[in-house]
Amino acid sequence: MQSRPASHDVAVAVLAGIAGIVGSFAFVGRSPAFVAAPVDQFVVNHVPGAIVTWSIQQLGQTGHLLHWSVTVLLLVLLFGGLVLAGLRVGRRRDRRLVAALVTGGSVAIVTGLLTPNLPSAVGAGLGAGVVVGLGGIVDESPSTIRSRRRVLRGVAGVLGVGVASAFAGLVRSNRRTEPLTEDRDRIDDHLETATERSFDVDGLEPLVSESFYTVDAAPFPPKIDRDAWRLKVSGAVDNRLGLTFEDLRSLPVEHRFVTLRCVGDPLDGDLIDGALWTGVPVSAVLERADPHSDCGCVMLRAEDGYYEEFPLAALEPGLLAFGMNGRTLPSEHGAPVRALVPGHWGEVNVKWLTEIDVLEEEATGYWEKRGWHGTGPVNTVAKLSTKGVRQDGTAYVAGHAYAGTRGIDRVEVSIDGGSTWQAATLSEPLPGDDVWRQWRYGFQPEGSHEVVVRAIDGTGTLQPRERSDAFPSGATGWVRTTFEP
Ligand SMILES: Nc1nc2c(c(=O)[nH]1)N[C@H]1C(S)=C(S)[C@@H](COP(=O)(O)O)O[C@H]1N2
Ligand SMILES: [Mo]
Repeated sequence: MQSRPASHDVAVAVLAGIAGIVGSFAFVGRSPAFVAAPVDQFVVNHVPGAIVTWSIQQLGQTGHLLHWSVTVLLLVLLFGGLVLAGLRVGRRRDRRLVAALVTGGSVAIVTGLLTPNLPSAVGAGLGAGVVVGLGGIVDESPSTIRSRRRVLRGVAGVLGVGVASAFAGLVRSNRRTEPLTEDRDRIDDHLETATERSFDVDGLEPLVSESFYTVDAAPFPPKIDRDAWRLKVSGAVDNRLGLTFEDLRSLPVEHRFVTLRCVGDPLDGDLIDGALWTGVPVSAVLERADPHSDCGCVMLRAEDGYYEEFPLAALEPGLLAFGMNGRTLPSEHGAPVRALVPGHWGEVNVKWLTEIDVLEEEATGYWEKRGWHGTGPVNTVAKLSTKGVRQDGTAYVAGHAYAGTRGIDRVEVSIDGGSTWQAATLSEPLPGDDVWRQWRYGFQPEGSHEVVVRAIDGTGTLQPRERSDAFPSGATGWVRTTFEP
């Protein structure tokens, strides 16, 4: 038996462990097949829910760093242990290649057991094996110099594998979308309309967002094979359905502008975006299924284990979208099919949709189990996203306003802290009944100004002035900013 592993071996083990993780990522990207996915799931399941919710509420997406670092640590320990064993076997044979093979093989097998996914296992095994091959086994009487050189080679190996893998993995994660070919003219007309109606103001996103936010409950969103995908319609229906993607596409198709906002979006946050979606009206599917629910409620379920419950009446005017901005729905937005529920918080717009389960009695959705109240209609909001001074000395403020299906009637701006109000200019509305609008306001600055913005929705209701946090029912209040000359 050998005693404690040399520090050189430990260094190689850590590096090879990291290379194993990175190698798996290179082959499968950010997907459930990534070796970190099941480990992270394990960690999340074993960290008390209160801590996860607390850290996400306090730190936003950064809150995920907490369980994420535990995951990486666990994996490095696990792989590192296999590397140390591999090094020991190799040293007995006095062969670096043997060490590399034993390490690579065992890392691959363990990864395969965890995921189970062949490319992921091969990637992890290659990553760890290559680093051991470069940096493993020091001669019987290791001179410090040599051993350092080996570690340096290991570091170089990890960096090399790392850069290449991160690149490969990212390419894989953003698996490409294709342009929609059917109905192309109508799609292009819509997109052109959105461009024409968007203000040309510095720092203001157009009505069709250039980058659309994402919020995922699972750290590794699923990648679904469109041909194997089925949409079940189950529960309290006369006809249960199991629709293929082709079944769905054969139904009448619509293009709709729809805005999404996350209930977790703070007043000055940017978890709100607009897009043109292509899909099939939910009603076309429900008609065939013939629901008869006692609670008038429905549960949508998804491939990532996500589920949300809300009124069936809210789903009926919805869209089952398979296209976004004239292309196939991107994986991160729910490919192949997601639900769009008019005027409701983002969370019920279930991505990677697999089941419409018509319920007999009320149930509790994923976020509601975690204390949120996000299944209802959105709050009215006016965002102030950009301000500045033009060449001619006039000042401007601009942003978006959104009130779901109530629509936006007016946005008002005060430049004196709320004493007097003027109407802002609104962008021409886009077709659709769940679309945001842009607003802008120009003024002659005199010293500093306390700018306040508020919206009036389509029913004539002024949005509440009092500010509240996003948790649990969505942020409210008037936005303000100080304008310094
Ligand atoms: N299957 C599934 N659907 C989901 C989610 C999810 O985690 N899983 N997140 C929801 C939340 S909280 C929001 S705000 C929206 C965000 O949609 P986007 O990521 O396309 O912007 O998707 C909703 N649909
Ligand atoms: Mo959300």
